[in-house]
Amino acid sequence: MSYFPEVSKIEFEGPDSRNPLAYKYYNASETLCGKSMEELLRFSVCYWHTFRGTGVDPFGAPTMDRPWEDGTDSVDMALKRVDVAFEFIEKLGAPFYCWHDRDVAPEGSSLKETNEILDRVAAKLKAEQERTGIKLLWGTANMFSNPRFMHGAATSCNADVFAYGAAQVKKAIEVTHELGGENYVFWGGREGYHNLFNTDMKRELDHLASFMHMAHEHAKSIGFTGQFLFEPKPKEPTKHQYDFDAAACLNFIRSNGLEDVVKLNIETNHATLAGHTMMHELEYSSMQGYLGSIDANTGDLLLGWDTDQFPTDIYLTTQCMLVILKQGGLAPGGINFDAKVRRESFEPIDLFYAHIGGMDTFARGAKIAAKIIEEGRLAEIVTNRYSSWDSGIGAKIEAGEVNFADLETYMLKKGEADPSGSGRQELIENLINEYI
Ligand code: XLS
Ligand code: NI
Ligand code: NI
Repeated sequence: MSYFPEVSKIEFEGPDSRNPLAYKYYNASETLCGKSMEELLRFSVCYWHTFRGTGVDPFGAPTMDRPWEDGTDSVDMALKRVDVAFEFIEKLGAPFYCWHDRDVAPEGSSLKETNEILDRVAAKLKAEQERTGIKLLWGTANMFSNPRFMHGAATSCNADVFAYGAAQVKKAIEVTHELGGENYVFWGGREGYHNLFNTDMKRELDHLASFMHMAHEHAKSIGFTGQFLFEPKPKEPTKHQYDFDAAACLNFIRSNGLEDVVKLNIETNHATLAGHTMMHELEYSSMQGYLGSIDANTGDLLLGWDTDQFPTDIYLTTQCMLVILKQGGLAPGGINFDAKVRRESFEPIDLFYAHIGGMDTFARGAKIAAKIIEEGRLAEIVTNRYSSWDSGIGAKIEAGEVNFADLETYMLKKGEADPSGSGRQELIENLINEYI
């Protein structure tokens, strides 16, 4: 039984190909910066948008044509969907996939039954992983869809809801471990507030910290050594999400003793919702050793919400890859397409076009960034720009050898500071364009 009979394995055909079902730039075995593209880019397909997305939006009903769906959220349907997913990922040739517990398996009538259903589906996921060699990049728990989480999960005002969330994350980590997951993600779905008048923010954040420590303890106790990742997002669904951006997450991590426990999973559309560029969020996390993985997508500048579109902008992926290459890749993280086809692109084949486009755009960005790094022209401009720190007073300041009084003496003698030279912003922008 094939669910995508009109598609065979997507192959690399090179930039001259006009076949929409072929890669023009993503060539899994081609070497870039000492790694094969497959090892460097570590592409992942997300289960939620790709296999559970319906095209529903706040104004309209589902639009997606998915002939294999029977309209139910039954266990049988969940098991059948595993076949669909693995046929798709295998034909695409992506090495990884990701899920929320509730994407892959429906809830039962009690937590016990829900866990049993998840185990049944997980057994099939494991068999398919073994059959195809496709690996789990990360697992996570959906603690935002069910109404019980209306006030949050780890930051809920209700202790029973906190306990339910803990039990759910315990199970999700165990299943991630069972499936060889390389990371475990915490996106704080409803961890935030709509109204500060009814919110004890201090108490909620303290609860979140204990939740994280308990999660870490449990992971250790079962031998799960995968990387924990926070996924920053500033708003949506709450007005203010606690994991606002990389800086807010790092402040939380450091003020709660989680430095060796959690890194960050940075998502493009979340960066822009926070008023940052993706490059800023990547650079900020990476310079401190906290860039763990990315959720690759893009927003629409004219729409103010998380549209999670597939990345097709070469300039954007070049910026991403400049940072990723500088830190030597993302492993054990990867590039996960947390992206959905738009609701007018409702045919199954659109899922292929979307992923092929995203993978090619990143592969192209990677090649461009590798060339920029290799030729070193940009790096030279930056090195020269900071050269006053390499010797003389600059080197002394960096070495901690001078104090304010020394600097006053130095400047009194010198009389004036010359801030030369030009920032060369236009020249640099032209230079980047030369490579694109
Ligand atoms: C939602 C988030 C979500 C996480 C996983 O905006 O991006 O999809 O990646 O819970
Ligand atoms: Ni995401
Ligand atoms: Ni998102």
